[in-house]
Amino acid sequence: MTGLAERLRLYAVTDSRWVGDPSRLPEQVAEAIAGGATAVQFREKERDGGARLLAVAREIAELCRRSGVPFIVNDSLRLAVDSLAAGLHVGQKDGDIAEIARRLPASLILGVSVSTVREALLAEAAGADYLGVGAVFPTGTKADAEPVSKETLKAICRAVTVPVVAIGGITPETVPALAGTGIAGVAAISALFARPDRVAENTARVRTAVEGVRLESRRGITALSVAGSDPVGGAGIQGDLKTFHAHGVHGMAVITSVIAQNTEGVLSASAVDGTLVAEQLEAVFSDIPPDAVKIGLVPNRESALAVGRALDRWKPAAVVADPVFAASSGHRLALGDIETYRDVFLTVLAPRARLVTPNIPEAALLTGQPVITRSDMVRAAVRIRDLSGGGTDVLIKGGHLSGGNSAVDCLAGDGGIAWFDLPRLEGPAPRGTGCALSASLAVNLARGAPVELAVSLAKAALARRIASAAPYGAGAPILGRGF
Ligand code: TZP
Ligand code: MG
Repeated sequence: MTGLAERLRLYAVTDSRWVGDPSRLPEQVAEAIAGGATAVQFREKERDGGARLLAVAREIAELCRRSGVPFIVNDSLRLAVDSLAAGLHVGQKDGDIAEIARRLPASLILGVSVSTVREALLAEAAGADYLGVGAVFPTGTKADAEPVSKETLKAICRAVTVPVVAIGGITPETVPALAGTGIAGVAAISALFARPDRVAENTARVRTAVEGVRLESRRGITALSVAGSDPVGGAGIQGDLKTFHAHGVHGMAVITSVIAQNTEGVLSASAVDGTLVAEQLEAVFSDIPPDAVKIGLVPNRESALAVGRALDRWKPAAVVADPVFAASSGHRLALGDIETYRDVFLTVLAPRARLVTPNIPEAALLTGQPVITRSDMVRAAVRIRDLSGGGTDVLIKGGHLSGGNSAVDCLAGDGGIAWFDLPRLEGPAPRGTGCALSASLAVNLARGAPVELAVSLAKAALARRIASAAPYGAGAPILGRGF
C-alpha cells in the first residue's frame, strides 16, 4: 500500500483500562486524532468480545475513515472484517502469519509484531505490510513484551522493505533515542491514553517529539553482482539486477564477460580484461560498498584474483559464489580447462564466500566424482566444504537429479546436513534460476538471515518466479517477477 509509511508516524493503540468503559473509546480516539495520531489500532485485550465491542469498533472505524486515518484491529480477523477496518494486526502467537495473510481480504493491511530479524524476514515474506517492533523501552503495559535493543531495531529496519513502527515505552522523552534507526514511526498506548482528560494534549506532545527527530537510517542494503552479461535479460548481470530489484535493494554490477546469447543458447563470449574487472570493482567498492556480493561467471584467474583482493580489502557482509563453468546449453564460458577452473574457484573464490551454490554437474566437476544419488550429494557437499577451507557452507542444488517429483537441495553447513525439498514445477526449465537463487541468497544473508533461513526464503521466492516464467523467446522461458 503506497503512503503507508507516512501514516504510521504516530500509531495510537487503544486501551480502555484508564477510561474504564470501552464505550468511551471513540471519544478518546477522536481526541488522539485531534492531537496528531496518524493511525489507530483497536486493542482491547481484557474485554470479552461480542456485540458491544463490535459496535465500538464500528464507531471508531467510521470516525477514522472521516479523518483519513487507517483503523486497524488487533488479533481478530472477524472483528476487522465486521467493523470494516483498514487492516489487521497480529502477533507471533496469533497463528501462522502466511495462513492469516491468505485469509485476509486483499484490500486489508496486515501488520505483524516481531522482535527479531528472523521473525521480521518471515513476516515480510508471508505478506506483512508493516511490522511492529517492541518493546523498545521498558513498559508496564505489556508484561510479556520481549525487550528489543536499538541495534536489533536498526537491523530489522535494514532487513525489510516494509515500514517498521517501534512500540513499548514510547514517550516524548524516549522518542529522541530512536533517531537514525530507520523506523517509519512510533506506536504508543499509555503515553496517549493514561490520562483520559488529556488525550489530545498528550498525543500532540508525542507527535511533536516524533517530528523533532530524524528517524531514517543511513541507507538500505546494497548488492553487487559480479557476472557475465545476458543481453536477453534472463540470467547473469541483467537477471541479478532484476532479482536485487525484486528484493527492494539497490543493485550494482561488475561485468566479467560480454556474452552474445539468447534464450536458445550462446553464440560467442569475450572475457573482459582482468585489469578492467579490477577497475570496475574499485569503482564500485570505493563509492558504494555493497553489503551483499553475488559472484557468478568469473572467466579467468586474473579476474578471480581481482575479486579476491576486493573482498579481502572491503569485507562485504555477505558473499555467495555460484560456480559457472558453462552455460546450461553446454557452451563453455570459463577460459582454460576444467582443472584450472576448479582450482581458481576452490582456492580463490569459495574460501572468501559465506556460501557456494553448485548444481549437480558443477558439484561433480568440483569434486571430480559423479553425483547421482542423495548420498553422493552429501559426500560432494562435505568435500567441497573441506576443499574450500572448511568455513564456507555448500548448497548443492538437486534440480538436475534424475527421478522424483521434488527438487531437493542439500546444505552442508556449521550445523551439519540440511535438506530443502520443494515440489518440482511442471514445464520447461527457465534459464537463470541458479543466478536468481544465488543473488537472492546474498541479499537474504546480508539482511541478517542465518544460512538455512536464507535458503528457505530464496527457494520460495524462486519457486514463485519459476511459476510466473514466460516464453518470450524461441528457447527457454524467462523468470517472472514472482507476483
Ligand atoms: N507491544 C510491545 S510493547 C507494547 C505492545 C502492545 C505495549 C506498549 O505500551 P506503552 O504503554 O506505549 O508502553
Ligand atoms: Mg495478538
